[in-house]
Amino acid sequence: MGSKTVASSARVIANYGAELVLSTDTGEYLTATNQKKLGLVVCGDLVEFKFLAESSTAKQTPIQAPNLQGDIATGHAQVTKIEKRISTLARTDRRRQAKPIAANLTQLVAVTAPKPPFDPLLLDRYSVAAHHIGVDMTVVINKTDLLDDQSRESADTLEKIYRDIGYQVIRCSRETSQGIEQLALALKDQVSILVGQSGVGKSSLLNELLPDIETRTGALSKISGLGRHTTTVTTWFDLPTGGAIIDSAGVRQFALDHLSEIDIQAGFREISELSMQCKFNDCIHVHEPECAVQEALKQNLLSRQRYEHFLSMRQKDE
Ligand SMILES: Nc1nc2c(ncn2[C@@H]2O[C@H](COP(=O)(O)OP(=O)(O)OP(=O)(O)O)[C@@H](O)[C@H]2O)c(=O)[nH]1
Ligand SMILES: [Mg+2]
Ligand SMILES: [Zn+2]
Repeated sequence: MGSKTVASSARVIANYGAELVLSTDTGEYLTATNQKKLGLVVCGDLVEFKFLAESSTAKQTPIQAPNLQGDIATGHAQVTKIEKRISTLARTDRRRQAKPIAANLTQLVAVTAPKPPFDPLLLDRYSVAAHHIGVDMTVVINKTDLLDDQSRESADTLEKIYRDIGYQVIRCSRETSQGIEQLALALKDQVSILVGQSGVGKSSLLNELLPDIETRTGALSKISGLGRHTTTVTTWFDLPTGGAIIDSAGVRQFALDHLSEIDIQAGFREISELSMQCKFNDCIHVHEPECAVQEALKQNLLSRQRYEHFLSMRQKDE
């Protein structure tokens, strides 16, 4: 296969940090090294590449491709260009800079569950991020089989808060299969990323949605030569119904310090809307007279929890 010509355009379907897996437009899988000089390449990126070598020593054997049937040989490539992204999900890194996580998304699917306990602040952070990058957000309340009296009340409250401001909320459980069909519908023809705390069941949901996922992830770890339990991995899966879904490693927090106060207010869509009725243009909705946000709070038309998260995010206190 030495003289084989290889397409020069590909999708990044796995990001192990330093190592990438590319899926070329002729259906081949290649590894590449993430070189910082282009800017970080992330899962979902469309890239141009230069073919460097047929399979490196660790990656000799033909493998089953993750998204296609058949044996496909791998090779090594160098990414030469990142195509313009339609959206980039990013978080703030330790140096207070935006660090991209995934690209070309149309939807965030924020997953939460009674175990580990619900984290409404994290959900609100995702809602701000989604707004900022111009994509939809769907909330999944997962592991509903584990709800008890207390957590059921929290789930009901969460659902109401998000429904009231216009987000779709889907209750799911791998144990009872609740919500899986509804989730599949919400994912159709979208490029979604599953985000949330570690252990809320993101990968388990993927297992329900994609029956052949074991083969696919097994193939990916063979292509990359890296284990399938690498915590930093972000992985793209084409959906049989159209669209794709990206699984990402769980997070403890999701810093958005690279966003301005204006970005944060815009991301709280109900607060942003109310603020147009405040008397002062520069109202910060704390002690100002004739503030529509404080008025809505008094009348229970605005969730106090969302308001408090808005204030805390605006102060950038982690
Ligand atoms: N009871 C119950 N347990 C579940 C459900 N879904 C997943 N789990 C369990 O929750 C644990 C975590 O599931 P994962 O799917 O690995 O969670 P994750 O969100 O992918 O976690 P990270 O990859 O660390 O971010 C596993 O032990 C699953 O068996 C569910 O619907 N009900
Ligand atoms: Mg997972
Ligand atoms: Zn105000």
